[in-house]
Amino acid sequence: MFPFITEEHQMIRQAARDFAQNVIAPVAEHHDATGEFPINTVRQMGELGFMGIEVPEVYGGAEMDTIAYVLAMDEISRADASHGTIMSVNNSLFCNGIMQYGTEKQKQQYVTPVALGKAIGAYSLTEPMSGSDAGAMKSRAVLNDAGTHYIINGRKSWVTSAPYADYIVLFTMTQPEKKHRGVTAFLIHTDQPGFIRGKTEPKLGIRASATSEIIFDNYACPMENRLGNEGDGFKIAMSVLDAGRIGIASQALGIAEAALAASISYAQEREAFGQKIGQFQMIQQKLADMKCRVDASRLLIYQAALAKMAAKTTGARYSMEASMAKLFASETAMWVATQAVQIHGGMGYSKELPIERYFRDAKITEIYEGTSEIQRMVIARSLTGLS
Ligand code: COS
Repeated sequence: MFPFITEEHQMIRQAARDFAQNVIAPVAEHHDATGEFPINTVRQMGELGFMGIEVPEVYGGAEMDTIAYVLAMDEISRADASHGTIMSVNNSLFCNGIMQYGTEKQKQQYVTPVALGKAIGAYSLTEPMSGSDAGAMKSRAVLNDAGTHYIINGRKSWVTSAPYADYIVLFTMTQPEKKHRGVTAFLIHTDQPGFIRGKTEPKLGIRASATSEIIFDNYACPMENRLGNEGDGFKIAMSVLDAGRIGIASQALGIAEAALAASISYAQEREAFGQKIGQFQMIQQKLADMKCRVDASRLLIYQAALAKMAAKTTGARYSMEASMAKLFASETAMWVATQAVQIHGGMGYSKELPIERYFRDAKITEIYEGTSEIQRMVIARSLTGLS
């Protein structure tokens, strides 16, 4: 149907679907209920190439493109959004950032184990007092007198995968007086002195994706672990988030697709007033609108993925396309999941079915990697050129 979806893309989609439905779906409820990090399935996803889809083979990846990535993300998230979160951070925020801005040594040392699923990567931008206003961070990195290490102090929050991460791409201030132009990126080893894991967040949804605070207490980061130049951190963070937002849009699409599929089945089976509920026009309207929004989300995701692929040669930014996909797909996921609960009635509210999980998981897609309000800001700024 879409000329840009090749046989190779269909193969990775099928492989992701098989793995998601046969291996992830059966354990999704357990991980949601317990909040247990799904380390076994995450490692298997790495072995199958899902943790570094766009990473070249030489660095342990599957060496495919962004269309392959969004297809696989969608399939994995349809079975379980928590796995989708872990996959998205490893691919878009960790590997992608280092592939774009890292040295050859950094790519070999950090991308390879994460792309292979042997190590977990994380991305840390947010702080207790700076979320949407990412440039307002308070954590600091100061170069030591010998010029060999940056000494990092401060507290970061809402770091996805932090409780299990081996390495973290950290954004912190090196020159606070320069505001966003004083932010620098570093590659952090979580087993080094001065790195402390803070409290794990008890979350409404994506409960198997572990999220925590991290604290730096005189952490000594060697100069060679700086990612990019001093002061480039904000632009690195933002451009990496553009890629991340395409991943989250695909995750949202997977959740919405799962909620829609369950709703169709229920409408075909459940009877009320002597007929299938799918024969009532009020249910038909819901299903029709759900389908339109799901398919429209998918098209915006394809548009963003193609824009990202084109950017490889043109160098153009694809921020607007990524934000449009993230905004529309996440609001669709929340809306579709809400309709799914309504269609299922009491059963939609019960933990016996995964519908309430879709509802809880959908909400975060409107918040993380930039709230819907931030996405609208990015889109409007791109349209007008005004900040
Ligand atoms: N790619 C590359 N550069 C970018 C960029 C992008 N996507 N977005 C902004 N920049 C650059 C700008 O070009 C500007 O460069 P100069 O310093 O040369 O002028 C610089 O970054 C600052 O941009 P801007 O003035 O737009 O920054 P603001 O402080 O106004 O912030 C928003 C812009 C709000 C869009 C940004 O802070 C944002 O996305 N916030 C949300 C953060 C987020 O998603 N947090 C969740 C973290 S993951 S859970």
